[in-house]
Amino acid sequence: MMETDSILDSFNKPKTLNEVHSKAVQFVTNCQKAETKKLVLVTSGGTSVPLEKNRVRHLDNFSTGWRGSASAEEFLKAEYAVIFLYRKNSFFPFTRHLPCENSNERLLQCLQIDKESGKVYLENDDEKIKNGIRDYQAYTSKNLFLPIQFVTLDEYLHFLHALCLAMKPLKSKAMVYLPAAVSDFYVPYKELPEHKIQSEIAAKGLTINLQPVPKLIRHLTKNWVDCAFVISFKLETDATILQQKAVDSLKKYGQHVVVANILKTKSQQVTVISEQMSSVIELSQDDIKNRVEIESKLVPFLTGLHDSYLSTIK
Ligand code: 9Z3
Repeated sequence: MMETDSILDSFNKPKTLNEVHSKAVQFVTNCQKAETKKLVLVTSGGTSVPLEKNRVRHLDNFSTGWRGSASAEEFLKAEYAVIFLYRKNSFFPFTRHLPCENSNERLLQCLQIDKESGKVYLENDDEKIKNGIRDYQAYTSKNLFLPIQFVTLDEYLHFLHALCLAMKPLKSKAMVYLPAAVSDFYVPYKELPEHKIQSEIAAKGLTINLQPVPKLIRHLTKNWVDCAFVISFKLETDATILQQKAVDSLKKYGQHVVVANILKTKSQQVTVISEQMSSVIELSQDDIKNRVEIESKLVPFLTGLHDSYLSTIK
């Protein structure tokens, strides 16, 4: 049984919490045995905040999971082992170029039936798809990739805590990379109605009393996985407040780096901010033409910062 943190008491404990924790402990132990040099926990996708215990209605945070899944692939290329905590049905590493990730209709257009054998095959010769399948098989067989799914905010927070605890023995070799879009508001589990809210009861309109989600990043950096290199993300839609919000977050919560981005330009430009520097990473017109992904520039930059951090600790 894993230890719990009272800060999570108002969030419903998922039934599979101990199972997720044990899987992660096993994964970390195997990485240590195999002398894997570094390990990163990547979070990805948006959280869902239920409005009823039997969830019919919920509040969702925007995130497709592209940043997280593209980054996970880049970390694997950089020889990190990866724990991937992701929202069910969001983009997934290795399959994000498959037609089924975007639409069932596109998938049907790509599937063919072989006349002789009757077997179904994907008529698509895209190198990215082939490489994705090859990479998935290679990384999972080498025990370098562990995916864990969440849907609700409660699951996300409890799993994040459990995974951080499992990574603690790796000390500064561990990185926590947090692009998942996490709700700032929720209804504590005890206050949720059991069943679907009835329209007759809320005939004059529905007022929902949302509570602020406690800022858990401070607990993460100070207690859950205290020596790890921690990178959080700041998302805004108003460019005039982004830099200040990111700097404030860095001062308040003790993470090493904040990656700041604006919703409309998130795939072309991000700013990496630490106590020592602020650096813009962006795609050129040529990069865009050549379909270069910003994560292929961002992740190497961050692994470089992690290396510098490691060299100051040794
Ligand atoms: C981000 O800013 C991510 O870059 C995106 C990625 C969600 C924009 P996609 O998944 O998008 O590629 O579609 N994440 C924001 C993380 C977050 O919620 N941060 C909190 C905040 O901004 C603070 S820790 O207030």
